[in-house]
Amino acid sequence: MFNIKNKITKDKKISKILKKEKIRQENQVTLIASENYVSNAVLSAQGSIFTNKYAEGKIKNRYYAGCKYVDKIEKIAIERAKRLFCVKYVNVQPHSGTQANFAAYSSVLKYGDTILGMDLSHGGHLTHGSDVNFSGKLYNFIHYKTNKKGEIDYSNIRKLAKKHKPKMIVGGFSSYSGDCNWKKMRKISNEINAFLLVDISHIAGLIIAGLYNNPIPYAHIITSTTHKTLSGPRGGIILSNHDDKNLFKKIDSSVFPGCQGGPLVHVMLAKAIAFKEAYGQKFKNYQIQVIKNVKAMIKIFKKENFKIVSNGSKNHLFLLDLRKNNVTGKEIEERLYRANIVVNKNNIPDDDKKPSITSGIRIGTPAITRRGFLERESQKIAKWIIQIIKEKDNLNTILNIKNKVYKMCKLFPIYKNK
Ligand code: DSN
Repeated sequence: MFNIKNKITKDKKISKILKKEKIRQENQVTLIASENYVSNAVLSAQGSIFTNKYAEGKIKNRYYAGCKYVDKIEKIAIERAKRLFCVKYVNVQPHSGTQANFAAYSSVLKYGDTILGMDLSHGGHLTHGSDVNFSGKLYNFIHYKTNKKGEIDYSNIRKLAKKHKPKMIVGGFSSYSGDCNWKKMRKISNEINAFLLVDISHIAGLIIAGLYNNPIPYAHIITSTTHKTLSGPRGGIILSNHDDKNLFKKIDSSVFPGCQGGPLVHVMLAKAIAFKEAYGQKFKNYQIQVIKNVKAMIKIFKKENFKIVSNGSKNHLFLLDLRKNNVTGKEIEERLYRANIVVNKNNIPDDDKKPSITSGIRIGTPAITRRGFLERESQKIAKWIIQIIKEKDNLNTILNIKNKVYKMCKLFPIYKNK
């Protein structure tokens, strides 16, 4: 599919590991919902000479000389992102989604302020107030949960908002597969005069393609990664469509000098390339197939009476609740890995197991779809997962499936050697 140069160094020790990682990626089925494969252009951009440059500051206002071409690249990246997301403001400097959230929170809040965000086990992210993360340590996070059906419960959000009067409500998620009504979220924010920040890291690609409710018209601030459904380089962005230019200034200075030094120029270059790749029908068709593949897999799991959190999916992922199968997420993650099927264990709502064990696994289709798998392949994988869960630790089953996975992967190479 994409071209790749395997030999990038004469350092044998490193080359060997690089080669092995390529073989691993080629021969394993990646169902980690946050992973994807980048194009050759994005891959090359990250290994380009822009990696040599320091560029602290903003376009035309840098702390180092020699930024003439960096300025051009950052400008193109910003312009392309503005067009892609239909927004007035973009910052392409955040090194990651976590950095983007850190910068966004600190642009408008003071440490200790109250924020209302989604509970981690109900689908939220570590940076949405987990007590082991900066967000939970620096801010007073209150958490909303999904209801019994596994859907976002707006009346509960309103109740918590009125009670705790947060300065910010955080929407967005990393393991929630349902819908979200952003208009309602904004209405609740307005009622308590709070900022609405939506973290679209997981669903950015689907939003661009018009396949998931778009929070951009409603949120004051939008944060995202660029490497999940968006399929660009690992990195973060911050967007806004707010009228207040002062807000944009605050975000800019919160990113730099607030919480970052020099931006990763080679990654900004790769972001610019990825944004262009996300224009148009080809990208949209890819996102449509991501969703079709999720639905195809869910159909198989439902036929076999597996429990799916939220009872289905409106995006690129779903959670299997393994409690009635009497097995933990950790055990299944390990067992599947032995058959070359890569998933991550994931807590389910109000899980009684810790995050290193869990009662569920998260399954996502962005990566398999990117390498060309359609519904047929997705359903086969779902059947193999079911067999591995049901047949316990049967070595023959695992080896037999590993062989089938290998054969399927060979038909859908990710990177061609040049
Ligand atoms: N680690 C990412 C995920 O898997 O969802 C979020 O940061």
